Amino acid sequence: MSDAKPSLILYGVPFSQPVRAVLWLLFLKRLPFEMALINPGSKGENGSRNPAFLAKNPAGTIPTLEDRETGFVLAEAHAILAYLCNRHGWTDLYPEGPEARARVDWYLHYHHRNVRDASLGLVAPKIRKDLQIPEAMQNAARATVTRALEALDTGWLADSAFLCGDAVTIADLACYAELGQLQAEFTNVFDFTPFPNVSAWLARMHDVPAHDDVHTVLAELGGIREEAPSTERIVGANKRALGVLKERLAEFGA
Ligand SMILES: N[C@@H](CCC(=O)N[C@@H](CS)C(=O)NCC(=O)O)C(=O)O
Repeated sequence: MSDAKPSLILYGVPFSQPVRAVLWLLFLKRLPFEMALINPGSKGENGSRNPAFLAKNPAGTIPTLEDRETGFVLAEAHAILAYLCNRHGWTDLYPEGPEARARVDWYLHYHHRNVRDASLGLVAPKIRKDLQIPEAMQNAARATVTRALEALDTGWLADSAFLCGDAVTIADLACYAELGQLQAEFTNVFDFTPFPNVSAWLARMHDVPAHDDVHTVLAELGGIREEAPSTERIVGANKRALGVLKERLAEFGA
């Protein structure tokens, strides 16, 4: 292990869906980084709405990435995924060629306000009571994600093992960060039985290296269908996830 701090800093928490997508890519590629804990929505010292953080990312969202050597800062999970692949030449996960790459981008753009609504409709109402998400908004989000699942099941995943062909890309990492969390082994808030192609894809994604490490926080948290988890449960799950993160980073030489 080197004494020097890794150049990359990832701001976020392991429970955040878009942070998990970035974490998965970094774990897959074993790229050293430092995780700086930022509490989403908080104006406190380590909060995403604190002026110090807003100076880095005016939108006040995690994930945000910073390269301490160059001062380069980037937010938006999908921009970060694409940037890291471009920066390191990871063409296995972000294929070269205008059409192949555009197919990945297609999904990454589609994800917002479609698949992403899984968190708004199914997870956040239980975990972030403080947000007081109106019932009508939750219902609209659930309808949106159901429509998105139909599109995935009959379109993207009808004839291919992964979203953009027969190999995993960053589109799959982004999509699974949202849909994967809903599975019975994690929050258990959605029944995927009506979507056989999506179900088969979810199963396939379990075999992608680092799946279990990245999802420690969800495995520890367990089901939330019947009742919202206590603060202690959430804190405990985050602690366990951070423990695993520390172990892995030590292995990568960070
Ligand atoms: N479009 C953004 C969404 C990021 C996002 O929603 N992050 C949440 C945590 S999961 C957040 O930072 N919320 C804090 C806030 O909006 O104040 C991305 O994909 O990176």
